[in-house]
Amino acid sequence: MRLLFSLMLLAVPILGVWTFLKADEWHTWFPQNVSSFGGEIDGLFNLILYMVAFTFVVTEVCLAWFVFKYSAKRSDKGAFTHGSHKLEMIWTAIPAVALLFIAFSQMETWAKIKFQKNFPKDGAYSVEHPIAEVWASQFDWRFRYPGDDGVLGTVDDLETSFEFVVPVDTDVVFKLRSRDVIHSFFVPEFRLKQDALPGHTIPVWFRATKTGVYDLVCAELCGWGHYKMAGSVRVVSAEEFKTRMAALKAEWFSNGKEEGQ
Ligand SMILES: [Cu+2]
Repeated sequence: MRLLFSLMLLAVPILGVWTFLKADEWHTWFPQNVSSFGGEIDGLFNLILYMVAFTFVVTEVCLAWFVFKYSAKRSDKGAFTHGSHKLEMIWTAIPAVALLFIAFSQMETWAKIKFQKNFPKDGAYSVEHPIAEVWASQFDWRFRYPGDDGVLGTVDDLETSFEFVVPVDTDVVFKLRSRDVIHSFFVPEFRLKQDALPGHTIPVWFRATKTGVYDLVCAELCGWGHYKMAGSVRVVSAEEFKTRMAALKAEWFSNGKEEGQ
């Protein structure tokens, strides 16, 4: 019986590791990465995953072994302990070192993605000249493009909702704002998540490496209609971006009339 229980405990790490090994095949792993910095984020995720997996497997195997070993009937009296300072120091120090290691490992990537001084400056878009202002509100996404003058907040601004169109292979900088409560701009394929805070204008950047339509979801529970904040980011070629902006401009200033009317 004790062997059976130990084997059942041993099955936990085996099944656990197996589900991770099979994740790609079962499509339960991450979606494809289509951003320039996504690989680094995945690398950090994997680093933490391997550290946790190693600890998990070692502790589970120990647990199974101890259940087997110490559940045997014994006639001698159990030993009594008041604890061990040395042991406590060790099991405090090891996680502390592991956490510090993780903290230092992610610093460079974090700085590269989030620090404003490292934002793209040389391309078409920058913090001063963002591609758009992205507004989150209960319960929609709105994208305001600056129009021909390249300046936001002027009369030629263009606006769309739910679909954010951006050019491929371009450093895209946008400003994220909220009209009401906290929302979060999350595009899993870009490995990009940024909270939108009311009263704050937060610059965000990414570089999409593949054309396509990717889910944009709100990752902050923001009210009863949170589930409805499902938009998309459409990554298109530079030419198509121009065409779409021109079409949007025509539509925006058409006064509701069809062409030729
Ligand atoms: Cu939400």
